[in-house]
Amino acid sequence: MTSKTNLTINPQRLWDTLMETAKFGGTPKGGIKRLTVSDEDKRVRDWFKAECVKLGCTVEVDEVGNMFATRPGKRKDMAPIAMGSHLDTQPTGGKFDGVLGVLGALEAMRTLVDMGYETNAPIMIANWTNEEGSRFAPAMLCSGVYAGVFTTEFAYSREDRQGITLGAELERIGYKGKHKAGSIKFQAMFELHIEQGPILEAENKMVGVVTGVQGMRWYEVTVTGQESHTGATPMGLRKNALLAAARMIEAIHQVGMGHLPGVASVGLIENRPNSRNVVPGEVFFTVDLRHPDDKVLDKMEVAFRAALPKIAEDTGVSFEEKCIWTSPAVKFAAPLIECVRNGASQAGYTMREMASGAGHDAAYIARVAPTTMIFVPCLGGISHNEAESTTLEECGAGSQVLLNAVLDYDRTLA
Ligand code: HGY
Ligand code: MN
Ligand code: MN
Repeated sequence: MTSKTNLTINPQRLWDTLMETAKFGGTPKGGIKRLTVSDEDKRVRDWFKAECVKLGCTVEVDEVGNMFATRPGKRKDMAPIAMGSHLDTQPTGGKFDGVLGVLGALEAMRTLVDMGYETNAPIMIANWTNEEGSRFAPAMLCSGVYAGVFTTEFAYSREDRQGITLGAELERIGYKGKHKAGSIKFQAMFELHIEQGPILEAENKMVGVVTGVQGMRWYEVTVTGQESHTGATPMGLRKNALLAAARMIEAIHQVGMGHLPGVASVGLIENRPNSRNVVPGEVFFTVDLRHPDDKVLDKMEVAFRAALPKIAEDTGVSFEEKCIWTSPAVKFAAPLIECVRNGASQAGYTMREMASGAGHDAAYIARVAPTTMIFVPCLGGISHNEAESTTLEECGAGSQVLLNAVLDYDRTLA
């Protein structure tokens, strides 16, 4: 009899926990607005810490609010095996993006405790601060600090659109921990996540065996024209910043269309003074370029930057543009990918290999520890949307494969 364990997670308990914690920032449309280090984030963090302590875990917090809950294993001298993701959401986020990864890990931990199963290595759950990058850019900020990509001071200095800093908010909610970022070690990390795209559902596959994450770059553009009266300013004499921005946004869309399967998006725009009878004088907008191949991403960047000057000249405006974030394409660790394959086949689920279109903390953690991801489907591939949806069965499958993969890896440590 192989030593394969048949620890079975409790899908109903996981589902109930997902629904229970959705109240922290729950929206009338059934989504979650739980911006990083907001009061809602504090409430779910406090809840998560209490649940992990109930399981006999120690809970540590580092200087940028990353949380680490650890259950001891046989080998006190061994670094933990981590399961991690994020509890912060988009402003109109769903119940599962990031949350399934943390609560699916909690379900795995609860199952280990229920069954009194002692692993070789300690087992850890990580909750990474500010994965979304919606309130404070860039995304994956604090897993990035943990991995040495950003300094702690840089993270503290990040301002939201109201000028509030991450550092001040961590202080305010009591999650500016005493541990230096990167000092709480683990030997591997598995991240469970909804796919946030349509592939698994379209192919009727339950598990995504994720091989890596595509390259991503974020830019900020400020277009400066001239505020003037919409009634008294002839069309030919305007310096309309919003018209220029609109043409730039179309050009950016064409950069994406011209480099498929790459993507190019503008998601945040501020029009000033935003008055119905003033020709806009200034527009700020963000650009998000992504592609699986960094060399093609370079070409997308060149094409994007080549498009702006002509539009500015034609519309009589000036502009500033800067790249504020680059996350190169990432390949995950082959031995952990094999554990995920074993975990899915042990549970009898269909699977397919795939790269991630969305960014994840795993992309940065892969720089400092062997890392990989597990995807499960979401309805219509919709995410970053209050209508984000998945099923009890799919969430259960993800948590089961996560547990199986972690135990598969742990058995290699015996
Ligand atoms: O931007 C992303 O892909 C992630 O949702 N932060
Ligand atoms: Mn996510
Ligand atoms: Mn997200």
